[in-house]
Amino acid sequence: MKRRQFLATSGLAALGATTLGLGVASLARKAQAAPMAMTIQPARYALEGTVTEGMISLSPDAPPPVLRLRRGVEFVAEVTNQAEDYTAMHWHGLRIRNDMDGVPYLTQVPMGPGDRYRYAFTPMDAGTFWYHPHCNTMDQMARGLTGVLIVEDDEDPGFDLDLPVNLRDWRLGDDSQFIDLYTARGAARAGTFGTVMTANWAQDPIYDAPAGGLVRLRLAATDTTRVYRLHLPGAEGRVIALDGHPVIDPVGWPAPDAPLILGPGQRADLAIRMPAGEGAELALLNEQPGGPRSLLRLRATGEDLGHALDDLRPLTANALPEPDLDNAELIEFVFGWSPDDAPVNNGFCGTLGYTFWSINREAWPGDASASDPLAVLERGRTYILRLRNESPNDHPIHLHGMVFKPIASNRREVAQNWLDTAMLLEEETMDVVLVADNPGDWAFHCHVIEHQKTGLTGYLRVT
Ligand SMILES: [Cu+2]
Repeated sequence: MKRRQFLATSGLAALGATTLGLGVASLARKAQAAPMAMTIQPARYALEGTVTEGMISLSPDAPPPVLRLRRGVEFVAEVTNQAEDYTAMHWHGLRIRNDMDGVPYLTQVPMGPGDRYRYAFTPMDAGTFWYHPHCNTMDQMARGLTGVLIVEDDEDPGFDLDLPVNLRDWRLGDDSQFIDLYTARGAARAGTFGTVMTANWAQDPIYDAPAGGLVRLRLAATDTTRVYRLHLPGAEGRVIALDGHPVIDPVGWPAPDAPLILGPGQRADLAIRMPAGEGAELALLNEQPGGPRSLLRLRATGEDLGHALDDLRPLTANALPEPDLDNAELIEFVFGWSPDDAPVNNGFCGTLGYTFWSINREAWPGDASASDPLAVLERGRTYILRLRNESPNDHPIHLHGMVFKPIASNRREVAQNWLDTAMLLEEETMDVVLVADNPGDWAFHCHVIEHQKTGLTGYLRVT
């Protein structure tokens, strides 16, 4: 047995002993010192040479901060709404209590202007996650309200630099001001693309990293539309986590002809060894029409640290439920166009004014409407969700509150890693397996927000 494998296995055993022997409550060792005040508010910021007005963030003039939480330590946020419209905050990928999930009407009443909501939860999993509003989602996300959330590892894996990267676009005109955030043409197809691509609200930023050092790049695709196809020419590295969870089924290092596909909502943690020579640069490229485009660069600085990828300790294992495939129940979902007579979403949480998409041929009628769950799952049971995309567009299908593992696809070999968002390519049918271990009503929707808001939404109930 190789040393890495041994450490990974023993780490898991130790974790199992903690959770099983002492109970989950014991994981909540201590609470943070004071609740975090988060105020959703108007903002302005220079994404280009000219300041963009009409943005939404958590401060008047800066991106939403990277939140760093501790596993097993309660996080409390007092979220105040100083925006003009209703809102609610969702913690994407975190397996937490249903009433803290931030989905309007399903788990909470949306917050009107001036309202405050107290979110309190204890993260079970270490990894890279993110947060965004789930009410007026199209408008507020497009205007800036998407932030990275990190749950720290119990033990330091040994990186020399930990770099969260919030990847997203903006729909700006020549004057750097917002243009239409969504379009009927886009909503009915792949979504409406931004005009300015950024990493951490900067265009192709350069980050210094120690020469010969180890960098953890925490990529979070928080754009409302874009499916990224990423690679780093000449870089030595490994994909170590997807959607927050350590990779268990190895994923190849991305290349131009086999890039890392990261759809809206998804995350990937990359371990990268910096070149030894001072001044050498690595670029994170996105393959896109018109040729590859650099999203950010890493520049080697200082004397060669001489570190190697094999020096890294394995990431903290998360205690995820083991599926019982022999006794799994199959549930089928089809994602496609909406029927002609489908109603238009018209709740307090924003409408685009049209409906195009559906799950199982039914369009989500609106945030405030009482709809039946798409399926009722029995707590503790294993289910195979058959996700069938009958459209020519890609759909990143996201499930709240639980994680699943792809096990089969009609189009490609799938890596069997834990995810909260499945990137469903055009005409693809993918089977994912999950254990329904978290009670509540869990939103289940496409993370191309124009698709979500025009019908491709529903929820699963776990009882
Ligand atoms: Cu979609």
